[in-house]
Amino acid sequence: MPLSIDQQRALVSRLTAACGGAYSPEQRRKYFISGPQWAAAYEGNAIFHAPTRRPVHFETVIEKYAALGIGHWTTHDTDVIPYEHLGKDGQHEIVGRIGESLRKHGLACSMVTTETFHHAVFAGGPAGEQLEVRQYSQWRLRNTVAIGHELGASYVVYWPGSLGYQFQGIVDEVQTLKWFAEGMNAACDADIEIAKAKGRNTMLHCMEAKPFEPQAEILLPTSDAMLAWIFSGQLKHPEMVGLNPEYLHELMWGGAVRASLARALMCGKLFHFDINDGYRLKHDVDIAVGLVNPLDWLNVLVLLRTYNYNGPFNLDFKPPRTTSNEGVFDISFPTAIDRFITLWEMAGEVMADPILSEASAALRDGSGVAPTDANSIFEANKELWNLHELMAHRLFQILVGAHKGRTFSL
Ligand code: GCO
Ligand code: MN
Ligand code: MN
Repeated sequence: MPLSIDQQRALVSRLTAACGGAYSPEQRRKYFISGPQWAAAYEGNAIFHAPTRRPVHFETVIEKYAALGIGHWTTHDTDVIPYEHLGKDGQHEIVGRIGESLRKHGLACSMVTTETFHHAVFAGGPAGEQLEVRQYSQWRLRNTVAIGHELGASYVVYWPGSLGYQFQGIVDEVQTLKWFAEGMNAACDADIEIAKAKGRNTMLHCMEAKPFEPQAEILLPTSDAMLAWIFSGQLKHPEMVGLNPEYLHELMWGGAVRASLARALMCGKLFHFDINDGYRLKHDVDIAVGLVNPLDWLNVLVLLRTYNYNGPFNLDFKPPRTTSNEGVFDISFPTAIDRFITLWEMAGEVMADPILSEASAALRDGSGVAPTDANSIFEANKELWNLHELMAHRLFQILVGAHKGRTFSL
């Protein structure tokens, strides 16, 4: 039976309610989850795609996030401030209105980020050959830091997707990376100055890598490349600079996200985390968390809980083009948060599971044989290593609820 628009909405609401399992806004607010302005306002447009949704104003985004139980809001400077107002009275007025709206709805701004990729001025990248381009980029970074302080943010994110090139041999990579470091130095200096004047703490400056897009070749394509840059000696304040890995961006180059996160944790540089999902070695589809790789996501959260990661989980996904304006807030955001919380709780079950705990302890204890020759060590441990496969099965059981007696047999 064909359905009118009103009947379609009624069907979607009825089926959403039938899904059940939704957490309350109060439960959701307990997590350090942030909602980006650009994710909620994404209209569905891309290089081959016309928009499918209407524009959404920041006041609506903040109001809807508050109702859903998303306690933090994040933004690019130009998501909310038109270019012609940047650094002028118009900016001051808009930032004032954002502050009012956040206060009215009980939200905090946790992170600000500078758009250094969309405007034509960044055609040659934010750290290009022209001094005036680099000076303009530095001014934009400093301006974003000032906006962050005004809104009470603690994190600043940098996604240098346009730091790269289309043609080989034109750009001096070493020089460009040094120029890019000058930009970060300008941002950190501005932060120190403003923080002092306002009596606030300085912010955490977080680098976000993506291996491809929009430049053909990217100078800092992975979180590991960024770690090397942070520790390169070019930064005046390396202690203020860390990472904002994005789950999908690490998968895009074929990496194991858990291993990327582990390297960041080991260096004390996991400051912020963009959560989403997608496919290996494909473009940046920004699917919502847990819809593609739920088992891997479960394991990621076990890792983060084990090492007490306490930074933000930023919902950096793009509601799909097949979702309507209403669906963005009725379906995309609540279901993404709820999958995250479910996976978080399941990670707790993994950590408390008696079978997994006993198996990992036994693996660590080993057989006790003397470490003299390879053959005898292998012979003494070979039954123990069966536990690897058994533990993988146990994780699957926890994911599908089989550990609680759920079966599919008749
Ligand atoms: C992407 C990026 C962006 C950045 C944002 C912050 O998927 O292209 O993740 O969404 O997170 O630009 O600077
Ligand atoms: Mn991101
Ligand atoms: Mn992405």
